[in-house]
Amino acid sequence: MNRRKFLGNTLAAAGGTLISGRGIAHANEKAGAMQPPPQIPGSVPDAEVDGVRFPDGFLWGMATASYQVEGAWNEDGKGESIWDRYAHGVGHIKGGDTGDVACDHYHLFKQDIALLKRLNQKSYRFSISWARIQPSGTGAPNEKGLDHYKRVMDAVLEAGIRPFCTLYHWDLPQGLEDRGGWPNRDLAGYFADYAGILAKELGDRITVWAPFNMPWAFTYYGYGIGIHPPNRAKFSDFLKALHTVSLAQGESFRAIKAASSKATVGSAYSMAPGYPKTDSEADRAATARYHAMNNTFFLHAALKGKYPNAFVGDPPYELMGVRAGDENIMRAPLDWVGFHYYTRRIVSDAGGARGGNRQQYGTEIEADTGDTNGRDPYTRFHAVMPSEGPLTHAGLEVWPRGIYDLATQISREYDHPIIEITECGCCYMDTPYEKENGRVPDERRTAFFRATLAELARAIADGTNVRAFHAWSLMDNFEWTDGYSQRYGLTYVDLRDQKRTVKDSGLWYGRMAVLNRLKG
Ligand code: IFM
Repeated sequence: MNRRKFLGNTLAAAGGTLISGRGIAHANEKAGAMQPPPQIPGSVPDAEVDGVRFPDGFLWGMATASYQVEGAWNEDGKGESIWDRYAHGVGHIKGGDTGDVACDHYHLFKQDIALLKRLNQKSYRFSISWARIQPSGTGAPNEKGLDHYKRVMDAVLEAGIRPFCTLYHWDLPQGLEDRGGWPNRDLAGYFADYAGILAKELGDRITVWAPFNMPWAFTYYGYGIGIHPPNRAKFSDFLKALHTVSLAQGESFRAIKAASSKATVGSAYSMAPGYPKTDSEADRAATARYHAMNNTFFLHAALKGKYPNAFVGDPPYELMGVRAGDENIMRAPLDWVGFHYYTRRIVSDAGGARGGNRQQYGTEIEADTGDTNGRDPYTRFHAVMPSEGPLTHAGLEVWPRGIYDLATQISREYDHPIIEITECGCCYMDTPYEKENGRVPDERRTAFFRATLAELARAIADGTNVRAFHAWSLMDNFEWTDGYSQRYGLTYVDLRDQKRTVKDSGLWYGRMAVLNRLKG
């Protein structure tokens, strides 16, 4: 459906009025300090967004992750994770920051859940720290760790919010890295044991599970190019890690289902739509390989029991450690498909040209090998993050149209699954402003969400079955190697005293969650 027609229909349905760019311009005039953000290229005109409606029962939510918010890094029997080890090393994280305290969510979870409730949220996506449950990654569960998450879940349910549990958001117990980390195939079994413990102990409270956050990213960054812990950079280790994680996804799917009859299992993949640099056949084929490697590698493995065609020539299955019969282990008929949306890529064939592209914007990273192979000798593409749209403070291009393209593409390719947007957000450094009575006037974040959600609504109107959207993040938090130098929260956190201030974008998002339509 084209944008004009879509907006005409949805406004008629909502009985909405068109109010020209109102909320954003007004807030800026009052602040007297900033100009209204300009219209974002690739998005529905701002003046036409008001009134765009979402389906009844749509789940508005927010997300966090254990290491980024919890703190309490060594309390109640928790073991060391690879992020604890890495952050405690010298020179790894900007400003020497660590997640030792983070947002102290471990102790302040009740107040944070009250915030979610105040903002009318219906879904809370969080992750469990494996090292709190099994301090060294295997063996008997740590009761104190389980009790903690039981208390958190009770508070979430009491607030009328659906808990969405990610089992693994990058904080591998160090004990398992000491056994070889994700390239070691044994980790698939250990992960399934952990998943079984969680489903058995928490399955009465949690029904929505996603085994891994961004599996391509943590395997590639941690083992392929070594810019995240465990800081290893060997492409064959990355390939092995890919396969172990894919086996672990299948094994954990079955372990969760076996332990909890109410469980539904999906995913939390990172995805960024790829657009060919030129219309040449080579660039279009490279874009298909990029999509297979970055976006659908694990999804395809789960739903089809085989890997998508991400490679030029023979796939490196031997290097990956693929064995006969593995397709049955990888296969997992996910109940729904979850993915994040932040930005996009322009993709071309490596084409024999010497490349040296290296872009690192927070957790979105592209690195060429520097020779003629593009990213690597197997996929042979070159992916770049463009800057046609405005850049966030993390350097990521704002490209709202991408969520429409991605959601409709995944829907087409995988037989119209139920979709959850598991993360979407932007980094801006706005702080409480004295002249606004201490409010945080973060207009650019509101503009980002308005524009992106208008495109998501258009994808829904065109038949994609999207049932939930999780803003990243409930609050400013530890942004991995960038430490606390990037703020993605809809709530401002003052790290000196842990005071939370809901930003204007958070208040807007909270109002929208009640109205179920875009406004102001
Ligand atoms: O903070 C991260 C999160 O952990 C994973 N997805 C992207 C976010 C912003 O970079």
